[in-house]
Amino acid sequence: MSEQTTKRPIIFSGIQPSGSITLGNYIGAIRNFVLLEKDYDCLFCVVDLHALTTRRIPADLRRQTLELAALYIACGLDPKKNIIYCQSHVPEHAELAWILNCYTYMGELGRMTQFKDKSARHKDNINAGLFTYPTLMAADILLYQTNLVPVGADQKQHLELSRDIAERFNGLYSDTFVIPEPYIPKATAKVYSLTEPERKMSKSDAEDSYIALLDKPDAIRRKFRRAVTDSEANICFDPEHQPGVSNLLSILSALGEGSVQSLVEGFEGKGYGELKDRTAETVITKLQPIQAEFERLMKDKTYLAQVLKENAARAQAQARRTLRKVYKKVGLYQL
Ligand code: ATP
Ligand code: LTN
Repeated sequence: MSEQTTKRPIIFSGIQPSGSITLGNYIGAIRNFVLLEKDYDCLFCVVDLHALTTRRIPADLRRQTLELAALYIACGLDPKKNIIYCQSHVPEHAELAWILNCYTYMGELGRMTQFKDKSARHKDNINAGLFTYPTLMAADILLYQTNLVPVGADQKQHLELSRDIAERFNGLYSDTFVIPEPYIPKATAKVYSLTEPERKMSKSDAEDSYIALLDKPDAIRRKFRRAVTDSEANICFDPEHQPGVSNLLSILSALGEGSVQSLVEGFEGKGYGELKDRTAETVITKLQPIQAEFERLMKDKTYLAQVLKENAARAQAQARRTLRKVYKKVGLYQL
């Protein structure tokens, strides 16, 4: 966070280390984060405690946690200007989450669509953590007196619940938390699955449906070549009737290849093969410097560990202040 004396609005966002970070996460989230460091004090968290709500192989979780931290940096987030850290390194998240659980109703949590979706998909593991996931997310946000939270549309309901909890607490005990606002960056593009283009690209789906930021050029070419298009054989931007083709055009446009309209004009009379190849090559070129920087960072685990340690300490100093205030207000006896 900046050392400037004028107070800048605070931004908090988190991504779960729950798989390989995708082109969707990059275009919809991380890439926009990079634009924020200039005007805001930002915290970008690897929310590893949230990732425990689904069953994980411990070694995978450990590796993906470090990889996500490295990817944040490789994508251009400066760990000196932003606080990049790991949720479990700042125990105040879990501590505040417990308190907030006592100010959140079962009915509210039961209405969360993510809980309903995930419990329907993982019937064998409907754990209490999955149910209280949103109170941990509220704790993440409220600990830092966050003003703005950049989230995708899927997270809006959780953010509204965070606001309700904060307002309830402030109403009972006087102003304690800043009420956070959702922040939807202007250029938010939604990237769709390559195999089922009516669904969003998601890191927990089958591997052929997404491009991982760390995919090798050959894998990227292969996945785009197999991407589902349609039988219309002309290149139009029509997400309803030609979702696959439209998705490729959106990706190209999001990666700086011009407006969708100019792309459609440029592809007039050309086939889907050409569109797929151009998209693959553009993505490969765009990801190349990120991958190179990622490789470099992963070779220096001492540096990464040092960054995470220093940033967790910076985050904790702020988190402690809010938590102390909360403990005092609810009446916990403090030494
Ligand atoms: P999971 O499949 O594990 O639920 P996910 O790929 O949907 O993961 P999240 O960790 O839930 O990703 O989201 C991280 C950030 O990336 C969020 O801000 C979310 O809005 C954004 N995001 C995720 N998928 C896409 C997508 N396909 N297009 C644009 N933005 C996305
Ligand atoms: N629930 C979010 C990840 C997340 C988050 C947060 C996002 C956890 N805590 C705080 C913004 C602010 C997700 O699944 N994308």
